[in-house]
Amino acid sequence: MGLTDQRYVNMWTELGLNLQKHDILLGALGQIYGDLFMTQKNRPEGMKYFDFVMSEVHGLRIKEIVDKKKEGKKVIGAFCLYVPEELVYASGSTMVGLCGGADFSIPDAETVLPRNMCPLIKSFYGFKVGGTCPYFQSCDMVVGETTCDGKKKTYELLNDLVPTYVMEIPHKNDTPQAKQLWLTEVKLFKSKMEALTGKTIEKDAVKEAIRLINAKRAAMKRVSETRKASPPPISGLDGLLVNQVSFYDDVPRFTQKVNELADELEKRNREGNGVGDPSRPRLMFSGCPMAIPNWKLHSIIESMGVPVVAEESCIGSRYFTDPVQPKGDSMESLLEAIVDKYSKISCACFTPNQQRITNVVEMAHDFKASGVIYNVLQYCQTYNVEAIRVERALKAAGMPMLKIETDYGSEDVEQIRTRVEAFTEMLRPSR
Ligand code: BJ8
Repeated sequence: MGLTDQRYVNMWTELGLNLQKHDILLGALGQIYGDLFMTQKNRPEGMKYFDFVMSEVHGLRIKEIVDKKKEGKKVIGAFCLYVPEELVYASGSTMVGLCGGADFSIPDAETVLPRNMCPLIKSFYGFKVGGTCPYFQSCDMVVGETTCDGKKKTYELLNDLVPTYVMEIPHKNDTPQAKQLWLTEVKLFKSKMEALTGKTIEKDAVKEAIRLINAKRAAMKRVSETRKASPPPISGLDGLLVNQVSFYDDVPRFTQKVNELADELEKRNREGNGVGDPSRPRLMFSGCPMAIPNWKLHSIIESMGVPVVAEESCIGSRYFTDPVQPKGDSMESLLEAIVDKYSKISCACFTPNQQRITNVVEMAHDFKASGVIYNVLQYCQTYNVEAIRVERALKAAGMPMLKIETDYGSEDVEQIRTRVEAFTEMLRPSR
Protein backbone atom coordinates (compact mmCIF):
# COMPACT_ATOMS: atom_id res chain seq x y z
CA MET A 1 0.00 0.00 0.00
CA GLY A 2 1.34 3.49 -0.80
CA LEU A 3 1.04 6.49 -3.06
CA THR A 4 1.20 4.19 -6.03
CA ASP A 5 -1.78 2.25 -4.68
CA GLN A 6 -4.44 3.94 -6.80
CA ARG A 7 -7.25 2.13 -4.98
CA TYR A 8 -6.96 4.49 -2.01
CA VAL A 9 -5.27 7.71 -3.15
CA ASN A 10 -8.55 9.53 -3.78
CA MET A 11 -9.96 8.42 -0.44
CA TRP A 12 -6.83 9.52 1.44
CA THR A 13 -6.88 12.87 -0.40
CA GLU A 14 -10.53 13.45 0.52
CA LEU A 15 -9.70 12.66 4.16
CA GLY A 16 -7.05 15.40 4.05
CA LEU A 17 -4.07 13.12 4.65
CA ASN A 18 -0.58 14.41 4.08
CA LEU A 19 0.11 11.89 1.33
CA GLN A 20 3.86 12.24 1.24
CA LYS A 21 4.36 11.74 4.95
CA HIS A 22 1.72 9.03 5.03
CA ASP A 23 3.54 7.11 2.32
CA ILE A 24 6.76 7.18 4.33
CA LEU A 25 4.84 5.92 7.37
CA LEU A 26 3.29 3.02 5.47
CA GLY A 27 6.64 2.06 3.97
CA ALA A 28 8.29 1.98 7.40
CA LEU A 29 5.38 0.11 8.99
CA GLY A 30 5.37 -2.56 6.28
CA GLN A 31 9.09 -3.11 6.75
CA ILE A 32 8.90 -3.40 10.55
CA TYR A 33 5.86 -5.67 10.40
CA GLY A 34 7.54 -7.99 7.90
CA ASP A 35 10.71 -8.19 9.99
CA LEU A 36 8.98 -8.82 13.31
CA PHE A 37 5.89 -10.84 12.50
CA MET A 38 6.47 -12.68 9.23
CA THR A 39 9.79 -14.14 10.37
CA GLN A 40 8.24 -15.95 13.35
CA LYS A 41 8.30 -19.76 13.24
CA ASN A 42 5.29 -22.05 13.63
CA ARG A 43 2.69 -19.27 13.65
CA PRO A 44 -0.98 -20.26 13.93
CA GLU A 45 -2.82 -20.28 10.60
CA GLY A 46 -5.39 -17.94 12.14
CA MET A 47 -2.83 -15.13 12.23
CA LYS A 48 -3.13 -14.83 8.45
CA TYR A 49 -6.32 -12.85 8.99
CA PHE A 50 -4.47 -10.38 11.23
CA ASP A 51 -1.65 -10.10 8.67
CA PHE A 52 -4.30 -9.20 6.11
CA VAL A 53 -5.90 -6.65 8.43
CA MET A 54 -2.52 -5.05 9.01
CA SER A 55 -1.74 -4.96 5.28
CA GLU A 56 -5.03 -3.08 4.78
CA VAL A 57 -5.15 -1.15 8.04
CA HIS A 58 -5.03 2.22 6.24
CA GLY A 59 -6.77 0.91 3.12
CA LEU A 60 -9.70 -1.49 3.11
CA ARG A 61 -10.65 -0.86 6.75
CA ILE A 62 -10.69 2.90 6.20
CA LYS A 63 -12.79 2.36 3.09
CA GLU A 64 -15.32 0.40 5.18
CA ILE A 65 -15.43 3.25 7.68
CA VAL A 66 -15.77 5.91 4.97
CA ASP A 67 -18.58 3.87 3.35
CA LYS A 68 -20.42 3.87 6.69
CA LYS A 69 -20.00 7.63 6.92
CA LYS A 70 -21.57 7.96 3.48
CA GLU A 71 -24.60 6.07 4.88
CA GLY A 72 -24.83 8.77 7.56
CA LYS A 73 -23.15 6.79 10.37
CA LYS A 74 -20.80 8.61 12.75
CA VAL A 75 -17.23 7.66 13.63
CA ILE A 76 -16.01 8.22 17.17
CA GLY A 77 -12.36 8.18 18.16
CA ALA A 78 -11.24 7.36 21.71
CA PHE A 79 -8.02 7.08 23.69
CA CYS A 80 -9.09 5.16 26.73
CA LEU A 81 -11.03 2.08 27.83
CA TYR A 82 -13.25 4.25 30.00
CA VAL A 83 -15.21 5.54 27.02
CA PRO A 84 -18.28 3.26 26.96
CA GLU A 85 -18.17 1.81 23.47
CA GLU A 86 -21.51 0.07 24.10
CA LEU A 87 -23.22 3.47 23.83
CA VAL A 88 -21.31 4.34 20.67
CA TYR A 89 -22.51 1.14 18.97
CA ALA A 90 -26.02 1.51 20.42
CA SER A 91 -26.21 4.86 18.61
CA GLY A 92 -25.38 3.13 15.30
CA SER A 93 -21.89 4.66 15.23
CA THR A 94 -18.46 3.05 15.00
CA MET A 95 -15.61 3.50 17.45
CA VAL A 96 -11.88 3.46 16.71
CA GLY A 97 -8.89 3.64 19.05
CA LEU A 98 -6.58 6.57 18.44
CA CYS A 99 -3.75 6.00 20.95
CA GLY A 100 -0.42 6.56 19.25
CA GLY A 101 2.31 3.92 19.35
CA ALA A 102 4.68 5.34 16.74
CA ASP A 103 7.84 7.39 17.03
CA PHE A 104 7.09 8.65 13.52
CA SER A 105 4.52 11.28 14.54
CA ILE A 106 6.39 12.63 17.57
CA PRO A 107 8.40 15.36 15.74
CA ASP A 108 5.08 16.82 14.52
CA ALA A 109 3.74 16.81 18.09
CA GLU A 110 6.86 18.46 19.44
CA THR A 111 6.25 21.50 17.22
CA VAL A 112 3.50 22.25 19.77
CA LEU A 113 3.74 20.04 22.88
CA PRO A 114 6.58 19.97 25.41
CA ARG A 115 9.17 17.28 24.71
CA ASN A 116 9.10 15.82 28.22
CA MET A 117 5.71 14.17 27.85
CA CYS A 118 4.50 10.60 27.53
CA PRO A 119 5.17 9.28 23.98
CA LEU A 120 1.65 7.85 23.69
CA ILE A 121 0.17 11.34 23.97
CA LYS A 122 2.75 12.96 21.72
CA SER A 123 2.27 10.22 19.16
CA PHE A 124 -1.52 10.62 18.86
CA TYR A 125 -1.36 14.41 18.88
CA GLY A 126 1.36 14.31 16.23
CA PHE A 127 -0.79 12.09 14.01
CA LYS A 128 -3.51 14.75 14.04
CA VAL A 129 -1.19 17.73 13.63
CA GLY A 130 0.71 16.02 10.82
CA GLY A 131 -2.40 14.64 9.11
CA THR A 132 -0.96 11.13 8.88
CA CYS A 133 -3.64 8.96 10.51
CA PRO A 134 -6.71 8.13 8.38
CA TYR A 135 -8.61 6.97 11.51
CA PHE A 136 -8.19 10.40 13.07
CA GLN A 137 -9.16 12.03 9.79
CA SER A 138 -12.35 9.93 9.64
CA CYS A 139 -13.62 10.93 13.08
CA ASP A 140 -16.73 13.06 13.51
CA MET A 141 -15.89 13.49 17.17
CA VAL A 142 -13.19 12.29 19.53
CA VAL A 143 -13.83 11.46 23.17
CA GLY A 144 -11.24 12.15 25.81
CA GLU A 145 -11.34 11.53 29.52
CA THR A 146 -9.90 13.00 32.70
CA THR A 147 -7.40 10.26 33.45
CA CYS A 148 -3.82 11.51 33.48
CA ASP A 149 -2.85 15.20 33.39
CA GLY A 150 -0.97 14.98 30.09
CA LYS A 151 -3.99 13.59 28.29
CA LYS A 152 -6.58 15.95 29.68
CA LYS A 153 -4.56 19.07 28.89
CA THR A 154 -3.79 17.78 25.39
CA TYR A 155 -7.52 17.33 24.75
CA GLU A 156 -7.90 21.10 25.15
CA LEU A 157 -5.47 21.57 22.25
CA LEU A 158 -6.98 18.74 20.25
CA ASN A 159 -10.35 20.46 20.37
CA ASP A 160 -8.87 23.16 18.09
CA LEU A 161 -8.33 20.50 15.43
CA VAL A 162 -11.30 18.14 15.83
CA PRO A 163 -14.48 18.29 17.98
CA THR A 164 -13.37 16.81 21.30
CA TYR A 165 -15.76 15.77 24.06
CA VAL A 166 -14.24 15.00 27.47
CA MET A 167 -15.77 12.63 30.01
CA GLU A 168 -15.00 13.25 33.66
CA ILE A 169 -13.68 10.03 35.16
CA PRO A 170 -13.59 9.78 38.97
CA HIS A 171 -10.17 9.06 40.43
CA LYS A 172 -11.58 6.76 43.08
CA ASN A 173 -13.49 3.74 41.92
CA ASP A 174 -15.09 2.17 44.94
CA THR A 175 -17.11 4.92 46.60
CA PRO A 176 -20.83 5.61 46.09
CA GLN A 177 -19.96 9.21 45.11
CA ALA A 178 -17.59 7.98 42.38
CA LYS A 179 -20.20 5.58 41.02
CA GLN A 180 -22.77 8.37 41.00
CA LEU A 181 -20.41 10.74 39.15
CA TRP A 182 -19.66 8.00 36.67
CA LEU A 183 -23.33 7.22 36.07
CA THR A 184 -24.01 10.91 35.49
CA GLU A 185 -21.14 11.06 33.00
CA VAL A 186 -22.38 7.95 31.17
CA LYS A 187 -25.84 9.52 30.88
CA LEU A 188 -24.34 12.77 29.58
CA PHE A 189 -22.32 10.82 27.04
CA LYS A 190 -25.48 9.01 25.91
CA SER A 191 -27.14 12.41 25.38
CA LYS A 192 -24.08 13.63 23.49
CA MET A 193 -24.25 10.62 21.15
CA GLU A 194 -27.97 11.21 20.65
CA ALA A 195 -27.34 14.85 19.75
CA LEU A 196 -24.54 13.91 17.36
CA THR A 197 -26.52 11.20 15.56
CA GLY A 198 -29.92 12.90 15.84
CA LYS A 199 -31.42 9.64 17.17
CA THR A 200 -32.62 8.51 20.57
CA ILE A 201 -30.67 5.55 21.91
CA GLU A 202 -33.27 2.91 22.75
CA LYS A 203 -33.00 0.27 25.45
CA ASP A 204 -32.95 -2.62 22.98
CA ALA A 205 -30.06 -1.03 21.10
CA VAL A 206 -28.06 -0.78 24.34
CA LYS A 207 -28.82 -4.43 25.13
CA GLU A 208 -27.70 -5.48 21.66
CA ALA A 209 -24.51 -3.40 21.90
CA ILE A 210 -23.71 -4.97 25.30
CA ARG A 211 -24.17 -8.41 23.73
CA LEU A 212 -21.94 -7.42 20.77
CA ILE A 213 -19.07 -6.09 22.88
CA ASN A 214 -19.35 -8.85 25.52
CA ALA A 215 -18.93 -11.41 22.72
CA LYS A 216 -15.83 -9.59 21.50
CA ARG A 217 -14.33 -9.49 24.98
CA ALA A 218 -15.16 -13.19 25.55
CA ALA A 219 -13.40 -14.21 22.32
CA MET A 220 -10.29 -12.27 23.30
CA LYS A 221 -10.34 -13.84 26.74
CA ARG A 222 -10.47 -17.30 25.12
CA VAL A 223 -7.27 -16.55 23.21
CA SER A 224 -5.65 -15.19 26.34
CA GLU A 225 -6.56 -18.32 28.34
CA THR A 226 -4.77 -20.56 25.83
CA ARG A 227 -1.54 -18.72 26.57
CA LYS A 228 -1.44 -20.29 30.04
CA ALA A 229 -0.17 -23.50 28.41
CA SER A 230 3.52 -24.34 28.42
CA PRO A 231 4.72 -23.86 25.76
CA PRO A 232 2.12 -21.24 24.79
CA PRO A 233 0.39 -21.92 21.44
CA ILE A 234 1.03 -18.39 20.15
CA SER A 235 3.82 -15.87 20.56
CA GLY A 236 3.43 -12.82 22.78
CA LEU A 237 3.89 -10.62 19.73
CA ASP A 238 0.93 -12.25 17.98
CA GLY A 239 -1.13 -12.22 21.18
CA LEU A 240 -0.43 -8.51 21.53
CA LEU A 241 -1.34 -7.90 17.89
CA VAL A 242 -4.78 -9.48 18.39
CA ASN A 243 -5.35 -7.10 21.32
CA GLN A 244 -4.17 -4.11 19.29
CA VAL A 245 -6.32 -4.91 16.23
CA SER A 246 -9.40 -5.08 18.48
CA PHE A 247 -9.43 -1.27 18.53
CA TYR A 248 -9.76 -0.90 14.75
CA ASP A 249 -11.57 -3.83 13.23
CA ASP A 250 -15.24 -4.39 12.47
CA VAL A 251 -16.60 -5.90 15.71
CA PRO A 252 -18.64 -8.95 14.49
CA ARG A 253 -15.97 -9.98 11.98
CA PHE A 254 -13.17 -9.53 14.52
CA THR A 255 -15.07 -11.60 17.10
CA GLN A 256 -15.59 -14.41 14.61
CA LYS A 257 -11.91 -14.42 13.56
CA VAL A 258 -10.70 -14.34 17.17
CA ASN A 259 -12.97 -17.27 18.03
CA GLU A 260 -11.59 -19.19 15.05
CA LEU A 261 -8.08 -18.42 16.28
CA ALA A 262 -9.04 -19.59 19.80
CA ASP A 263 -10.35 -22.89 18.32
CA GLU A 264 -7.00 -23.41 16.64
CA LEU A 265 -4.98 -22.48 19.73
CA GLU A 266 -7.01 -24.81 21.95
CA LYS A 267 -6.34 -27.61 19.43
CA ARG A 268 -2.65 -26.76 19.44
CA ASN A 269 -2.60 -27.02 23.21
CA ARG A 270 -4.26 -30.48 23.06
CA GLU A 271 -1.53 -31.54 20.63
CA GLY A 272 1.29 -29.89 22.60
CA ASN A 273 2.10 -27.75 19.58
CA GLY A 274 3.46 -24.53 21.04
CA VAL A 275 5.97 -21.83 20.26
CA GLY A 276 9.25 -21.49 22.08
CA ASP A 277 11.19 -23.72 24.39
CA PRO A 278 9.17 -24.84 27.47
CA SER A 279 12.33 -25.09 29.52
CA ARG A 280 12.90 -21.33 29.26
CA PRO A 281 11.37 -18.80 31.71
CA ARG A 282 8.13 -17.13 30.65
CA LEU A 283 7.31 -13.51 31.29
CA MET A 284 4.17 -11.54 31.97
CA PHE A 285 3.92 -7.96 30.77
CA SER A 286 2.34 -5.27 32.96
CA GLY A 287 1.89 -1.53 32.82
CA CYS A 288 1.27 1.19 30.23
CA PRO A 289 -0.63 0.33 27.03
CA MET A 290 1.25 -0.61 23.84
CA ALA A 291 -0.65 1.02 20.98
CA ILE A 292 0.04 -0.06 17.38
CA PRO A 293 2.86 -0.15 16.24
CA ASN A 294 4.58 -0.32 19.63
CA TRP A 295 6.01 -3.83 19.55
CA LYS A 296 9.30 -2.76 21.10
CA LEU A 297 9.49 -4.69 24.38
CA HIS A 298 7.74 -7.84 23.15
CA SER A 299 10.09 -8.08 20.18
CA ILE A 300 13.19 -7.58 22.33
CA ILE A 301 12.08 -10.18 24.89
CA GLU A 302 10.94 -12.79 22.39
CA SER A 303 14.06 -12.39 20.24
CA MET A 304 15.81 -14.11 23.20
CA GLY A 305 13.51 -17.13 23.00
CA VAL A 306 11.58 -16.01 26.10
CA PRO A 307 7.80 -16.00 25.54
CA VAL A 308 5.54 -13.22 26.78
CA VAL A 309 2.40 -15.02 27.98
CA ALA A 310 0.06 -12.21 29.07
CA GLU A 311 -0.43 -8.45 29.04
CA GLU A 312 -1.81 -6.84 32.20
CA SER A 313 -2.59 -3.67 30.31
CA CYS A 314 -5.42 -1.79 28.62
CA ILE A 315 -4.28 -3.31 25.34
CA GLY A 316 -4.61 -6.67 27.04
CA SER A 317 -6.42 -8.10 30.05
CA ARG A 318 -7.92 -4.86 31.35
CA TYR A 319 -9.99 -4.64 28.18
CA PHE A 320 -11.52 -8.10 28.10
CA THR A 321 -11.52 -9.49 31.64
CA ASP A 322 -15.00 -8.47 32.78
CA PRO A 323 -18.21 -8.41 30.74
CA VAL A 324 -21.04 -5.92 31.27
CA GLN A 325 -23.61 -7.81 33.34
CA PRO A 326 -27.00 -6.04 33.58
CA LYS A 327 -29.04 -6.92 36.66
CA GLY A 328 -32.30 -5.60 35.24
CA ASP A 329 -34.00 -4.64 32.02
CA SER A 330 -34.47 -0.89 32.44
CA MET A 331 -32.21 1.70 30.78
CA GLU A 332 -31.05 2.69 34.27
CA SER A 333 -29.98 -0.91 35.01
CA LEU A 334 -28.15 -1.18 31.70
CA LEU A 335 -26.25 2.04 32.33
CA GLU A 336 -25.46 0.99 35.91
CA ALA A 337 -24.07 -2.30 34.59
CA ILE A 338 -21.81 -0.33 32.25
CA VAL A 339 -20.58 1.76 35.21
CA ASP A 340 -19.98 -1.40 37.28
CA LYS A 341 -17.92 -3.00 34.52
CA TYR A 342 -15.90 0.11 33.77
CA SER A 343 -15.06 0.74 37.41
CA LYS A 344 -13.31 -2.64 37.46
CA ILE A 345 -10.76 -1.43 34.88
CA SER A 346 -7.88 -0.79 37.23
CA CYS A 347 -5.93 2.01 35.57
CA ALA A 348 -3.09 3.50 37.61
CA CYS A 349 -4.96 6.82 37.46
CA PHE A 350 -7.16 5.52 40.32
CA THR A 351 -6.23 6.06 43.94
CA PRO A 352 -5.93 3.91 45.91
CA ASN A 353 -5.66 1.11 43.39
CA GLN A 354 -5.46 -2.10 45.38
CA GLN A 355 -7.55 -3.97 42.81
CA ARG A 356 -4.77 -3.61 40.24
CA ILE A 357 -2.04 -4.69 42.67
CA THR A 358 -4.08 -7.79 43.52
CA ASN A 359 -4.82 -8.48 39.83
CA VAL A 360 -1.18 -8.30 38.78
CA VAL A 361 -0.10 -10.83 41.41
CA GLU A 362 -2.99 -13.20 40.64
CA MET A 363 -2.41 -12.96 36.89
CA ALA A 364 1.31 -13.64 37.18
CA HIS A 365 0.54 -16.87 39.06
CA ASP A 366 -2.38 -17.86 36.79
CA PHE A 367 -0.22 -17.55 33.70
CA LYS A 368 2.64 -19.41 35.41
CA ALA A 369 4.96 -16.50 34.76
CA SER A 370 8.55 -16.79 35.96
CA GLY A 371 8.73 -13.01 36.29
CA VAL A 372 7.05 -9.74 35.34
CA ILE A 373 8.28 -7.05 32.98
CA TYR A 374 6.76 -3.77 34.12
CA ASN A 375 6.50 -1.24 31.31
CA VAL A 376 6.51 2.50 32.02
CA LEU A 377 6.21 4.87 29.11
CA GLN A 378 8.62 7.72 29.73
CA TYR A 379 7.13 10.51 31.88
CA CYS A 380 4.07 8.44 32.86
CA GLN A 381 3.99 9.24 36.55
CA THR A 382 0.95 7.17 37.51
CA TYR A 383 2.32 3.85 36.24
CA ASN A 384 5.84 4.72 37.34
CA VAL A 385 4.91 5.45 40.95
CA GLU A 386 2.43 2.55 41.10
CA ALA A 387 5.31 0.26 40.10
CA ILE A 388 6.62 0.57 43.66
CA ARG A 389 3.53 -1.01 45.24
CA VAL A 390 3.24 -3.57 42.45
CA GLU A 391 6.86 -4.65 42.94
CA ARG A 392 6.43 -4.93 46.70
CA ALA A 393 3.35 -7.12 46.27
CA LEU A 394 5.03 -9.31 43.65
CA LYS A 395 8.11 -9.66 45.83
CA ALA A 396 5.98 -10.77 48.77
CA ALA A 397 4.45 -13.39 46.46
CA GLY A 398 7.90 -14.59 45.35
CA MET A 399 7.58 -13.15 41.85
CA PRO A 400 10.53 -11.12 40.48
CA MET A 401 9.82 -7.92 38.53
CA LEU A 402 11.91 -5.80 36.19
CA LYS A 403 10.76 -2.23 35.54
CA ILE A 404 11.63 -0.75 32.17
CA GLU A 405 11.01 2.91 31.47
CA THR A 406 11.24 3.64 27.79
CA ASP A 407 9.80 5.57 24.85
CA TYR A 408 9.23 4.64 21.20
CA GLY A 409 12.78 5.30 20.05
CA SER A 410 15.40 2.66 19.27
CA GLU A 411 18.36 4.23 21.09
CA ASP A 412 17.92 2.13 24.23
CA VAL A 413 17.15 -1.22 22.57
CA GLU A 414 20.53 -2.79 23.31
CA GLN A 415 20.52 -1.52 26.88
CA ILE A 416 17.05 -3.03 27.43
CA ARG A 417 18.17 -6.31 25.85
CA THR A 418 21.08 -6.53 28.29
CA ARG A 419 18.82 -5.85 31.28
CA VAL A 420 16.18 -8.39 30.18
CA GLU A 421 18.91 -10.98 29.55
CA ALA A 422 20.32 -10.50 33.04
CA PHE A 423 16.78 -10.67 34.50
CA THR A 424 15.80 -13.89 32.71
CA GLU A 425 19.09 -15.58 33.63
CA MET A 426 18.22 -15.36 37.30
CA LEU A 427 14.66 -16.67 36.80
CA ARG A 428 13.58 -20.23 37.33
CA PRO A 429 12.31 -21.92 34.16
CA SER A 430 8.56 -21.99 33.67
CA ARG A 431 6.58 -24.42 35.79
S1 BJ8 B 1 -7.61 3.22 31.50
S2 BJ8 B 1 -4.03 3.11 31.07
S3 BJ8 B 1 -6.25 3.63 28.36
S4 BJ8 B 1 -5.78 6.20 30.80
S5 BJ8 B 1 0.88 6.05 29.49
S6 BJ8 B 1 -1.35 8.60 28.44
S7 BJ8 B 1 -1.63 7.20 31.74
S8 BJ8 B 1 1.08 9.35 30.83
S9 BJ8 B 1 -2.87 5.45 28.65
FE1 BJ8 B 1 -4.65 4.68 29.62
FE2 BJ8 B 1 -7.29 4.77 29.95
FE3 BJ8 B 1 -5.69 4.32 32.00
FE4 BJ8 B 1 -6.01 2.47 30.19
FE5 BJ8 B 1 -1.12 9.10 30.59
FE6 BJ8 B 1 0.55 7.21 31.35
FE7 BJ8 B 1 0.78 8.22 28.96
FE8 BJ8 B 1 -1.31 6.68 29.58
